[in-house]
Amino acid sequence: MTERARLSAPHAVVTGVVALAAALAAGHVVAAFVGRSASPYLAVGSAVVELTPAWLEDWAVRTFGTADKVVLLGGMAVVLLLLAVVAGVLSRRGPGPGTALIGGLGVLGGVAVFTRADVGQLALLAPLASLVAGIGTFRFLHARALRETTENPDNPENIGGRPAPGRRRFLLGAGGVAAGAGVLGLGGQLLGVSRDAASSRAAVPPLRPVRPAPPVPPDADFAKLGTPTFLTPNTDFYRIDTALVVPQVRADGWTLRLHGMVERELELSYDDVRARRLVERTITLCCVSNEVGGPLISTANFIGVDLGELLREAGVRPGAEQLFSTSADGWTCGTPLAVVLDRDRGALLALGMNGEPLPLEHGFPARLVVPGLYGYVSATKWVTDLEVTTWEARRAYWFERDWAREAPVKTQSRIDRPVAFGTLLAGRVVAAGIAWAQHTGIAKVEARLDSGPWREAELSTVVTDDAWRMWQIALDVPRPGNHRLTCRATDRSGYTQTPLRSPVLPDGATGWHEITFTTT
Ligand SMILES: Nc1nc2c(c(=O)[nH]1)N[C@H]1C(S)=C(S)[C@@H](COP(=O)(O)O)O[C@H]1N2
Ligand SMILES: [Mo]
Repeated sequence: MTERARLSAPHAVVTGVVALAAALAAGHVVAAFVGRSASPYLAVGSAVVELTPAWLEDWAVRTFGTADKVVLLGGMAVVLLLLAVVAGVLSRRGPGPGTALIGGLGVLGGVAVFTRADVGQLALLAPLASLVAGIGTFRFLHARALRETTENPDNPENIGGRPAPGRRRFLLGAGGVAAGAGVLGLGGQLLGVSRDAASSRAAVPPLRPVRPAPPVPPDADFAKLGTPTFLTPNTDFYRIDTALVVPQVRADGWTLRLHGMVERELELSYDDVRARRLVERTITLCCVSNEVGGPLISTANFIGVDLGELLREAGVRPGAEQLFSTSADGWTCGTPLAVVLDRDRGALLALGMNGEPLPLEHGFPARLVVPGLYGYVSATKWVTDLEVTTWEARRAYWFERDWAREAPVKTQSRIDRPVAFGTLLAGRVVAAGIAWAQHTGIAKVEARLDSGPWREAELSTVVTDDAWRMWQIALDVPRPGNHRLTCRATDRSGYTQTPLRSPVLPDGATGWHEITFTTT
């Protein structure tokens, strides 16, 4: 009786890891044809994002900021690598356990793809390709490794020893598959990109608003003193969404369906929207997850059609309360219908941003923007469906995850200069920052040094009540040492920011922004 052959540990590990690489590459390349988010790896990542509870997502945004997606995908890669090693090591006596583990991962990928909203049935081909490539590679390499072990019984545990014909065959096989996976993965990436929405965006003719936004006066910001510029360049505009890869939606195939509690359903193509009366509006957008003093706020000139007008054209039926919007990647958003229909509000179905078609990451080909509401209840990017409905009938993505159903922007202000924890010379110090109360307007900003009196800051020229305003104030800081600076805004309704600190969950942070700095 001979003892059953056993793979060496390095053989086992290489077998598991190369099989995983083959599985991921095969899925990725098929996904290039059937829809990028069918890539099983990305689909599992998206599923993790969707299953993340509000407190954890809040923590992730606070800890990693906009890098949270990279952290998630990187973390998944590490977990997968470990599982591949485990699959190999468990299979030293026979390929069964590793086959089962890799098969299990394949099924998990399949379920994740199956539950994606933004891919068709063909998308299942991608995880299927992963499954076949993963198991096939695993069994193929396992057999080669086993043969090598039996042909070279003196040295079964040591891959670094004298090369035997079997070993060469295993290494050739593993190397070949790994190289093939690399080429396939890269090819999938390039193929996917060439079919991307970028070329569609580049082909959009200039968007010419009938009514352009008013020009921005030179004193609309105090950028020289350290505030942001009044308009945020598109590349600097903050970005928040649940999409692990930017949804690739081409303008040519895109349609927007408007239905639900309306007299007439509408279905509009990109050219239909573009041919309507385009207006341009200056709007400051901000995120409910923005902490006091945080960066998740930006301003742009959005070009689009009036959303309220579009709804009136469809004829809203009595009893409707909510505009429920859905994006190409299945994210959903609920906006109070009364706000959208308010003729004075200026809600937009936007196609353009700062003179260009929307950048892909900001919602190309079309998105919603509603002045005065946090983004998660108003600003659907890659929008494809508008349903007029009730609050009862439909529950939006973040509402289902503990955030408030309605979320008007809270009046806020932020200190940009001096920089928190910075050091500067005692004497005259110019403080500056921003304040916002979209659709209400900022009336006053005050600043307080240490426990001194509140003093009124100078405000930048108003452009619109739908956008932020900048403030600046010259302070006398005679005493070297540590200092505290606080600011608070009063809006045009007469409301002054409360000092009470409340967290961003469920409907936006409150409290005064306060920084400390040192003078010498
Ligand atoms: N499709 C889609 N649209 C979305 C989101 C999303 O996750 N998916 N996030 C919303 C949130 S929370 C905010 S704050 C704004 C941010 O828009 P921006 O990335 O263009 O700044 O988009 C909104 N629109
Ligand atoms: Mo947000």
